[in-house]
Amino acid sequence: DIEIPESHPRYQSLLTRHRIEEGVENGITSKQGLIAQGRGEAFDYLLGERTIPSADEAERVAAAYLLLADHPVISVNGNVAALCPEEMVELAEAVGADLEVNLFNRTDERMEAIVSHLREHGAEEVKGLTADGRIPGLDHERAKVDSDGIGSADVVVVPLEDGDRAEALGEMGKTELVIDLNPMSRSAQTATVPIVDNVIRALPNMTKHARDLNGASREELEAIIDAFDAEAALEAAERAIRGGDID
Ligand code: PTJ
Repeated sequence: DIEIPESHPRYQSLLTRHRIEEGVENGITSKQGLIAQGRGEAFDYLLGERTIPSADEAERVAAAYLLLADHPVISVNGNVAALCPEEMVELAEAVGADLEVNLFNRTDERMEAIVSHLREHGAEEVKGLTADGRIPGLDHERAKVDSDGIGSADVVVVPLEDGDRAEALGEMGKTELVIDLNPMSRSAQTATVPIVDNVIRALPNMTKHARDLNGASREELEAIIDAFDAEAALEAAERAIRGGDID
């Protein structure tokens, strides 16, 4: 293990890198996950490595969608599993969602490593291994889902998703809550709710909002959703990245 002094100006970022490296060593994260992480870091650096106000609002809206959902599912890939397993389990518990492992570079070994990893971090049931459903319009491996999981979900949380699958899930009529640091990515652009924030900050903040909104009525939750403008949220994030006013 490496020791990073907490006083280091890039403490959080170094810790995150270390988790992704460990993820690769433990067969959880793909090598491409390292590249994805680097890309995400660049956007996070430009955002000031913080949750901008428009992202905080999107996280609250996402919490409202999850609380109203009939069958919410949180999709887990190799990056998220390495970065924030507990945070995912906590969000799933707070909103009554299923966790489903769904990989871009799917192999049986990685599927199983991720399922065990989530169980070690408190998950009871983890979906994804049955793979008896398909997302139409995608090549075989990426299309595999559980029919009683993502296959029949009405609301899906998709962190760090690839654009094609995000689009295909949208075409299935699912509400997509996408966490992606790049507001110009196709996943963010096709999302019902684009959350332009680091997944390590976004998930706990969604859980906090879900707990705050727990007693809210259906009307109150719907009002939060109706007031949200996805286009405006993407524009606010792009302005923040370009160094415009953020607050
Ligand atoms: O584990 P697998 O096989 O499912 O593969 C997962 C990756 C992430 C490798 C795969 O989905 C992929 O290649 O993704 P992309 O196309 O590189 O897209 C990743 C997106 O997530 C990019 O837009 C990054 O900016 C963004 N991103 C990276 N790290 C984070 C992030 N967004 C939020 N939080 C992060 N920590």
